[in-house]
Amino acid sequence: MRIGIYGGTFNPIHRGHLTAAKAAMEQLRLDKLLLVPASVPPHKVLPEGSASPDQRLEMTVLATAELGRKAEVLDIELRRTGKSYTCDTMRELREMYPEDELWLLMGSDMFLSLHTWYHPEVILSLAGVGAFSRLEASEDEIFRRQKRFLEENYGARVETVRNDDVIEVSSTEIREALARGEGREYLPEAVYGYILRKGLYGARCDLKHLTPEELRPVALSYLKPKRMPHVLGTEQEAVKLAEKYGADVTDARIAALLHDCTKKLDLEQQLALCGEYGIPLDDLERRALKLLHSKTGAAVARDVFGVKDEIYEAILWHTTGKPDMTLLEKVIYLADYIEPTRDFDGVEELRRVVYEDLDRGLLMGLEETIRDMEERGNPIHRNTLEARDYYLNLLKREDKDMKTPKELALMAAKALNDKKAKDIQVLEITDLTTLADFFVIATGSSNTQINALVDNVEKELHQQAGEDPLHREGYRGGTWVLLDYGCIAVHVFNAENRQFYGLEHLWRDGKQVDLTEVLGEKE
Ligand code: DGI
Ligand code: FE
Ligand code: FE
Repeated sequence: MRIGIYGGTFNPIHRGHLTAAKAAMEQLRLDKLLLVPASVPPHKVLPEGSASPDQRLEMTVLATAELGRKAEVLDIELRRTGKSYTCDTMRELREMYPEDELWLLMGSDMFLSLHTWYHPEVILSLAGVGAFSRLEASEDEIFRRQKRFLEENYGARVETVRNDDVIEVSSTEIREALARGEGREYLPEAVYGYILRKGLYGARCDLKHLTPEELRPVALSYLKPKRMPHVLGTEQEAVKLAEKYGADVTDARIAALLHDCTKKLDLEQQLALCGEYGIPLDDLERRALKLLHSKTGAAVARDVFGVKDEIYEAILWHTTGKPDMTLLEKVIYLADYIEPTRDFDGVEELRRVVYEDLDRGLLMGLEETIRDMEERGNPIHRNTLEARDYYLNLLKREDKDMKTPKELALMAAKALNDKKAKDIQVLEITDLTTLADFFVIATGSSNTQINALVDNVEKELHQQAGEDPLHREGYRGGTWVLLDYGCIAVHVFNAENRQFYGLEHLWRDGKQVDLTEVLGEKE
């Protein structure tokens, strides 16, 4: 492996560092880049409001979000007590990576004075040097001379890293800009957000009244770098869903940006936060780390960012869901589920359904979670199950409402046919009367069969459509039974009465519905 080592005070790490790091990764074809925040010597006076070593470390970690998975942060220099020498760092790295090719990266000033460092021969025997160059002619000459000098005297390997996109700004200038309320453009988003949130370098902001644009960097600063694309994706998806279904877009953005803000905390830290905020927990929650971050996340969103109740609730329910969710709660639950970086099996189908029917998408998501939990042998939270049951019932009811009178009439005809009724007819009478839209007429051979026929219609319409007759009337001791469903009326006669009442004749202006599809061809 080719490993680059990039040290610096990183107070704070900024875009200039990142462009240099990217240039080195590319030109030296590095497989890994180690960012090593340096300890600041005790004699160096730091400006007011400067970052602590831990804060510089954390900012450096946040910055790796923009460098990809190859970048890592090492705290070996910060952990070391006493004076920190590069040669010690290189020895330590050589022990960590005995088989790999090490490349120490440095700016031109450092490179030109390298021979004056403590034990340059140790450094140069352990690693090659990647020296950043701005390609200025005058500098080039000095560069070449130093390169030759190091090669001849130390057997050094030196590579020049052309840094064409160099950003001419120093950490000092950035700190000054921050104190004036500027400087965002020089910093990785999450680093800028971290500085604001901690009030470093004299930067200030009112966390309780941020627009989504202002909130974004601050929200990112709560996350592990690998989670940042997910949260940005959730924001994007939440906006799309809010627009499609008419939720408040700003609320959706804010809820999405903050929904996983406590996700990186471990169980102990989650439980401590729950204690702090007085969040009651059930047995399962006390054990299941993943069920806690939505509770603590909602609490932090309200406490630190002053979000309104609707947003608080949307974050609170984003992991399990619950019965009867608000529009914003559904938008966040589903945006989290289907945002562009998600790629589980079936995500495409879920996306399609979500944009077709929000509740159906919600049910699908809940069922997917339950299936997934069962596969992994994880206990399923009560809220997840209750939510699933609620939406399953809701949609069943909706499905029933969606049955048209014609579908009900055909369903009745089929139920009659299944029990061997004779001469089944369906008449459309929508335009003729307000009594009903359809008459379903059939003949039974005996009172017993007539009763069995209507019983079956009742049973099937109840089961398949959840429809029950408004009333049932039996005339003349069961020789004519009427089931009245409002929009359809089912009449079952014996042969004699059928002819006597001649409904078909009475309603001869009605339209005969073709039944071949439901009943099949007559034998
Ligand atoms: O935070 P994210 O990963 O973006 O997404 P999320 O908040 O929906 O969390 C998903 C995780 O939560 C996933 O690993 C499954 C877990 N989870 C969701 N519902 C339940 C659950 N875990 C248990 N034990 N029981 C649940 O009902
Ligand atoms: Fe989450
Ligand atoms: Fe999430």
